[in-house]
Formats: sequence, structure tokens, C-alpha cells
Amino acid sequence: MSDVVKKKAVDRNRAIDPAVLEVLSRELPMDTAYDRYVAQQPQCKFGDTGVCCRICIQGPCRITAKAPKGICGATAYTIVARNLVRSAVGGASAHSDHSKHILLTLKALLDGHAPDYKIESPEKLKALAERFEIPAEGRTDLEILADVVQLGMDDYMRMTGGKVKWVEKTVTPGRFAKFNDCDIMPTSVFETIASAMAQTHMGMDADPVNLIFKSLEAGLADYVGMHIGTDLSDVLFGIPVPVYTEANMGVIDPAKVNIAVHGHNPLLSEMIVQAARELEGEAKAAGSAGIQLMGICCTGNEVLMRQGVPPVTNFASQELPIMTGAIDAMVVDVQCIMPGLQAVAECYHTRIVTTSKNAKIPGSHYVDYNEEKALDQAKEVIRIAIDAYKERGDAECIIPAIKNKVVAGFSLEAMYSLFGAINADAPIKVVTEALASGELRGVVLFAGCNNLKGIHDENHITMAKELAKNNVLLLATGCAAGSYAKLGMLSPEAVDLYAGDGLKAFINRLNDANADKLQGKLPLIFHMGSCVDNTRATNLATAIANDLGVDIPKIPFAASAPEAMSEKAISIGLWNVAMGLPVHVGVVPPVTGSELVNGIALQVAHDVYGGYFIWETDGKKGADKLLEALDYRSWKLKVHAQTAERFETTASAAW
Ligand code: BF8
Ligand code: SF4
Repeated sequence: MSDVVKKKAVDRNRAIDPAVLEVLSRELPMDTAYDRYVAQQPQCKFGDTGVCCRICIQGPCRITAKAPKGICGATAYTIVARNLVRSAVGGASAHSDHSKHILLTLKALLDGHAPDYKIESPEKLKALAERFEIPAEGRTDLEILADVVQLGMDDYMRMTGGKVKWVEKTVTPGRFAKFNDCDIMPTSVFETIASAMAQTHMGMDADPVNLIFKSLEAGLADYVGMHIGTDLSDVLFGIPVPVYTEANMGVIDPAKVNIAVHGHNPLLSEMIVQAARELEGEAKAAGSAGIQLMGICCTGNEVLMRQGVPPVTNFASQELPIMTGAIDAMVVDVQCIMPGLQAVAECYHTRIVTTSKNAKIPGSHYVDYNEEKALDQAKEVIRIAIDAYKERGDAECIIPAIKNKVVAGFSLEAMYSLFGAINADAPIKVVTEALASGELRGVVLFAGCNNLKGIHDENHITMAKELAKNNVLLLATGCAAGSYAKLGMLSPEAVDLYAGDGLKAFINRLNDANADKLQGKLPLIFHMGSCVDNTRATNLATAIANDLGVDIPKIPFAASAPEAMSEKAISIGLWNVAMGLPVHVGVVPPVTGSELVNGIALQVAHDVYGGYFIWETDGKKGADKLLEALDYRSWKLKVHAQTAERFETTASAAW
């Protein structure tokens, strides 16, 4: 092996997942994200710190000591803040576009144009009716649904005369007042997206503080989009309940037709699950042992938590399953789909099937997804995979024999059901009492992506082990959940291996109380779903705060995106800060080029919202900083509670 090849092989070893490392250790026919990361080094410092402006085509203007202003006179703080707003808008647009499709599918269902879909969960529909004070008594599900869909459409399209209901009805009274006081409540999702783009046009807002408030408004628009997506997906496909399965590349079965579903939107992938069951016979007639479905990224999370489909890998390694030679089709919908997939697939017999008119890849097979013929299209996709399987014939497949047990599907309703087995009258008290007694040191949500600026999966795993050892109740969504699934952290065995005594006692109490309901024991980390489902965790924080009679900034609850990558992670981070949570990010985002903007994110936000960002790239240090934040809140909570008791007053609203 030449020196050049040797150096490359070492450099691209940026992962801790043994299945990923096994594939990367081979001589591969095509580059992967790991190679391209190396090829991109060194990355541009102006972009990296946020001081590159390309908003008008006099630019790019880059801020340096020698040239501290853009051609128009914009300084670093304006440029950094404007870029931040536009990233938040990118995230909010992605989530809300996803959820808009769910909303429109329900509208089509009401209009009789979505024959393959139905209301899978009338109980979720009724819960939404109750939340929004929509009359349910004596009305059919479709009548109630019509009102819920209208409410969702209003929250997307209102131009004036009110603010988004999905925020008003799902946050604490304190948060609602705060968002109104700061004037960051969106009128509607589309209004915020349009006005934020206008506000950041050349020659518009130059005030960094005003821009940062707009980024938080964009964050709340993101929250609305996500929340609608979660709620309506539950109505359409069911509320997730615990499922037991496996994850990682060992789930690929060379004897079967292997189909990976990838992206975010469950509309088609749910149909593919159904079609796969119906076409099992055709797959067998083609000489295979059947159909093996598997998931990648958040579509993977969606079909994992509702259908038990095993996740094969997460974001950074999405190209590698194809390199086993055994993937017959990879069906993609929207978001986080690397364009590089097609070039890899072309080295094999694998078909990349794109299915969304706003996410096409040159050279891929395109199916123009349409809710009127969804099931037929899902069957078309499966037949494409069966044809590819036939083409595969006896070609060699090299599959890492690595898979781990997974327990997933912990919607908030599923969590309440677990808690309810201990305290049927007030399920949330199972958590708040464990927090008050010190059995649990806090609650942390792990969300977000992979980012090859770090070692793939390393921060996710390091931080989770550290926090579990310190008795923090752990929740996960998105590709964080993907890391935990494939590396064995969503298994009951991980409780014995990594949980501290308090966390172990807490989980075991739930195990004992729910033994008759569960197929097995509970996992170390509770998988709450895809990225769009982050609001499930926030709803838990809201319930904890309401139960304790305080606002969210007082509770020992935090969020972390140990390997954040996408604009969606930025918008999620922003609304989590506005919600009052400490938010750790394991990759430094492009805001450090302005001390003022960076200072607001790290410190000033705390004074206004009680939430703030922590940038820390080292996983162990990141975990320590979160523990410190949780402990500070627990200590203050105790002081507040004691003071309130002693002076017979309500807990103070300040933090
Ligand atoms: O929405 S976690 S890499 S797949 S952006 Fe993408 Fe990030 Fe994964 Fe899910 Ni979320
Ligand atoms: Fe340069 Fe101003 Fe144009 Fe940005 S908006 S590219 S800083 S001239």
C-alpha cells in the first residue's frame, strides 16, 4: 500500500461504531463522507466563525482586522446575527414543510383523496380536541379532525389577528407570558419565515439584538411545525408504544430483499411497511427469503417506534450499508440525504429511489409520491427492490456481524403509562418525586445529528455514559437516538452496565410496576422518536415544571446536541433556549466571529429566558457542564421550595 493510501485510511477512521470501522477498513470503490471530510480540510475560518456575508452579490464580504466592515458597512455582529436568523429559518422551513405534508394528507383524507390513509389513533385526536377546546361530544372523528386540520392550517398561514395556538396551548403559563413580553410569538409559521427572510435582506435590520429575537421567533415557528408534525403523525399512524428490535448493520440479511428507508417523513415509509407485508410472496417467488426493511436517520426513527423496523445506521454512515453489497434499494424522502449516495449505489446493484419533488438526486430512480396512490407507489418501490435483488444474484455481500438489542417507542403517552403503573392519579409525580429525593439528578434530552468535525458517535456515547453514571434520566431523539440504538445503549443490559444506583433503582421500579405490560425490560435511554419529536421531551419538561409549580428555567432539565450538524439543530437549539433550558452543543456553531452575539448565546440569554447555550466539543467536559447546570437548578429549586413553604407563598418567578 502506498504512503498516500495509508495516510488516507488512517485519516478517515473517524468513528467509534465497530460496524462503521469494519466497512471503512476495506478498500472501497468510492469515497464516503469520511474521505470527503478529510478532503475539505482546512475549512474556511470566515464561514466557520460566521463572519462571511453572501447576502448580496457585492459579497462575499469577510470581516478581518484589516476590513472590519462589509462593503455596505455591516459589522461582524450584524453579519453573524443575520446568518444565524437565516439558519434558523432553514431549520424551521424544513420541519414545517415536513409537517405541512402530514397536514395536507389529513386534509386529503377529509376530502376523500387519500384512500390508503386512516385515523389510526382516535384517542390522540380526542386529546388534541381537548387541548384546543374543540367540541368532541357527539361528533364523528372526521368532524373533529376537520377542526384540528383547520387549526393547523391557521397556525401555518395566519397573517394577522392572533398568534400560534400550538405554542399557547403547550407551554407553561410563564413561558407563554415571556414569549409575549419579548414579542417573539409567531403569528404563523409562514409569516415568521417570510418576515425573517425580509428582515435579513441586504440593507434591512442591522441591530444584532433585534435579529437575535427574530431568530428565537423563527425557533418558535420551528417548534410549531415540529409539534404539529408529531401530533398529526400520531393521529395518522398511531401513538408509539415500546417496541423490541435490533439495530446496526448486522440486521442486513443477504438472503432477503434488503430495503432501507431514509429521510424524515413517514407518509410513504409507513406505506412501504404495509406493502412489504403484502408483497412478501413476490419477494420469495424471486428466490429470496423475504423482505428485510431497515431504517436510516429520522424516517428510520419513525418506522422504528411505530413498526419495530430496525435501524441500520445513522446520518454520518448512511452510505456504508450500500457498501456491504446487500442493499437492494434505498428509498429516500426528505432531508439529511447525502447526494453522495447515488455515486456509491452506482458501484453496486443498489437502486436509490427518490420520492419527493423537492429532494431529487440526478441519476436516481424517481417515484413521484402522491397521497392518492400511496400504497400502489409503495408496491412499485418494493418491486424495484425485488428486481434489484434478482440482479444481485450471487454477488458477494460483506456484512459486519454487529447488531444490538433495542427498546424504543417512548412517546410521552407511553412514558405516562409506565409512570401510571406506579402512580395512576398523578403519573408525572413519579419523576418529580425522584428529582426531589435526589434519586434522579436531572433529566437530559440528547438530540441532533452526527458531525464529522468530531469522531462519529463518540460524543453521544461518552456523554450518555457519564450522565447515566450520575443518575440522570436520559431521553433521545434523531440521530442521537440512532447512535444509542446501534451501539447498544437502548438495551436493558445497558442499565446494568452504565446506570448509577439512583437511575437503576428508578428504572427497575418502572420495570417491576410494568412487568405485565412490557415484552421485556426497559432500556437505559428512552427513545422518544425522530428529530420532529423533540417536542415530546419538551412536553415532559412542561409537565414537570407545572407539577412543581414553577417555570421551566427552575427545573433540573437540559438538552444536548452532542454532534449537531443541520440547520434544524440550530432552530431546535434556539427554541430550547427560549423554553428556558441549558442547551449543550458539541460542535461550535458559526457565531464566534461576533463577541456580542456569542455572549448573548452563552450568557445574556440566561438573564432573559433562563435558558442558554453551552459550546463544548469534549464529551466528558460537556457532561460535566450539564451536571453542573442540573445541580445548580436542583439546589435553587430546593431553596425556592423551602422558602415558599416557610413563608406560605408561591415559588418566586425569578431565576
Ligand atoms: O432530523 S438528527 S442528521 S436525520 S437533522 Fe438529520 Fe440531524 Fe439526523 Fe433527523 Ni435531525
Ligand atoms: Fe457585503 Fe453588505 Fe452585501 Fe453582505 S449585504 S455581502 S456585508 S455588501
